[in-house]
Amino acid sequence: MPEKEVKSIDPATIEMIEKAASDGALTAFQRAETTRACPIGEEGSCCNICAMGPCRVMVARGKQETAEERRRRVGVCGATPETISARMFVRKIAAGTASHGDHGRVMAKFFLAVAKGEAPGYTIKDEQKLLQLALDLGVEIGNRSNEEIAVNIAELLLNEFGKQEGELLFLRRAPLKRQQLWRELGIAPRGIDIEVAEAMHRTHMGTDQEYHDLLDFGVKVALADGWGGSMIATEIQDVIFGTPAPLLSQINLGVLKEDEVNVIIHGHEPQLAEMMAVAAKDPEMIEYAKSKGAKGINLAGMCCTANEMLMRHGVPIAGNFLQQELAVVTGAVEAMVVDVQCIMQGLVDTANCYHTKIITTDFRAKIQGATHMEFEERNAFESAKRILKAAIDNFVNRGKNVRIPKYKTDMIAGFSHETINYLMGGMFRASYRPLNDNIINGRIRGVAGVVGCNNPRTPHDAGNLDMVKELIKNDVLVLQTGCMAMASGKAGLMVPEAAAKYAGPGLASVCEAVGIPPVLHMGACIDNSRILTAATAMVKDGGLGDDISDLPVAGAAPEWMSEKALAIGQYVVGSGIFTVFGVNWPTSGSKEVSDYLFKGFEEKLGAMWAFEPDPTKAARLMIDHIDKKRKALGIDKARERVLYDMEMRRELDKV
Ligand code: SF4
Ligand code: MSK
Repeated sequence: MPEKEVKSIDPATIEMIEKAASDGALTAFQRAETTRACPIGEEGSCCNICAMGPCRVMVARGKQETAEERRRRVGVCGATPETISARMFVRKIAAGTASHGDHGRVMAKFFLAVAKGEAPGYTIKDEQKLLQLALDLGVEIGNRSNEEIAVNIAELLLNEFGKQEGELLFLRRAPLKRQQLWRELGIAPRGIDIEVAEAMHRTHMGTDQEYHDLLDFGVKVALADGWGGSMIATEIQDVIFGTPAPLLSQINLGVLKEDEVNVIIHGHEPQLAEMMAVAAKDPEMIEYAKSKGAKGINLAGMCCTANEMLMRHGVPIAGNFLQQELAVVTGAVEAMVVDVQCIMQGLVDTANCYHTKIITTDFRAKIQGATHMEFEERNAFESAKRILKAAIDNFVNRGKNVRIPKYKTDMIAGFSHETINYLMGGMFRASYRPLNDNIINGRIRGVAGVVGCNNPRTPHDAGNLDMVKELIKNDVLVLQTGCMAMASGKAGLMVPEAAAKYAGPGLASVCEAVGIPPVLHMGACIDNSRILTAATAMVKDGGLGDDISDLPVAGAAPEWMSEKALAIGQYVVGSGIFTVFGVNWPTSGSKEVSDYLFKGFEEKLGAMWAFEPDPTKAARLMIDHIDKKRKALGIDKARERVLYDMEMRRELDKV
């Protein structure tokens, strides 16, 4: 009998996949079996951008092509496989950049409204970060109020989206050498929207048809995400909602409660979720829940909204991307409240098998069959209460078919750049210097960012776990965001005790001294900008070269699925960090394009992409890269400094 395919390594997920099957509910796990991936699209060999096509330019596997066959393997317009592959790749990056950019734009507008007092209920929570932002952006502080300063900052940041000339303001935060390189290559983004628009134009039928040029431009677009849209969103969210600091919470479907109204907030933009957290504690709401027979209101998060709420409020996480439908399958969720990105349309069909209400709240994201209750920022508390009330009203409809998996794990989150700075250097000498010192002395071999999604084409959470365990075992400190951070949280890697259990001796000793886990949760997908900030701080604190590409660091997304992940990968590479993706590779149909991304980029950008679906092998690639960088820095033979006592000195004299 063939071995049963492993769908997940998470017991709560496996339990709910089985319940879904017996309840007749559909989930992504089941659909991934019935809807097979299109092999031509998967390898990037299908161009569908004009009505002369779609044109498929794949070559049969294992076939030796003649020169003439190769000449004829083009689209109707004559586009070569390289052009098609690069074009489709860049379009995905543009879509990812647009998504993070739109998130950043909404936050900038929201910031302006908060600063002007037009968004009641929200205030500026992190004054220090506001003032730091003012200094970074050259906004006058003087005797002005926080609100006056915030208006200027918000206007400046909002202007970044429509800016037509010059350079994005946050590029100047990068190491000087990196900035210089971007300028020399002509890939320093001017504004955010203009780069996305130009990417769509360049990839339109009959425009840019030189694959190197397309892929270089893809870096420019992606940089507008990392150092633009995403960084703007992170900075503003910290100012308004507070910069995350370490706190303890719990993760997995076991955080749902049998006797309370369970409300899951899912998506990416935290304004509504923040107000839901306030509304859920409102005595009037709690009383209302009790009047319906519930003991209280239990708020839990899903996907990146979950990360935002976890990092700032300790709201527990119900699960990561592939668990969204499974939360509904428990039969215990009164409402799933969603905004934008990563929300499966299948949720509505799954919810039809139970009593769960799927409530869309954002003007840009409606779903057929869901209930739309638009969130109004200017009337936020009332909006949140209205949505919460709809969830509470649904409690009486909960059926008998309820099963909440018992699994939940403790995790510590909240490792913002500022927190790491403080933990490493202390209040008065906040700095990355101790981290750099521990890298130089070899206790920490290097740093890896392991980020991204889940994908039912690969066993859920397994890629993350194998990779992260291999990395920390080899003394590599791991920084995480997004759904991969949740996979580690569920597996117990985000508590300090994990260092002694899983980390190599060097890393474990540092974790023990500082009191941190070997795997640090840095936030949501947009917070990959925090990783850029952390890498820049490492360069600036000295001893590890003068550019990000000199650092012994690497990045990975072992279970990626979204276009945003590709945009993140491209800006991380464009910023100088070697990055490995798993699952599948979107340009694998073109050797030339893949070679340029995997090798050519290293010459140009000092960093390159790699593709390796085996997570342990991928971790080895990252470790090899880290070792290569250590060698180049001359710290590959670094040893601990030994303090000699008199006895040892006498021994030396005898030699
Ligand atoms: Fe085919 Fe060219 Fe149209 Fe693409 S642009 S679909 S390759 S004809
Ligand atoms: S939510 S983009 S599935 S990480 Fe940011 Fe998770 Fe990937 Fe969405």
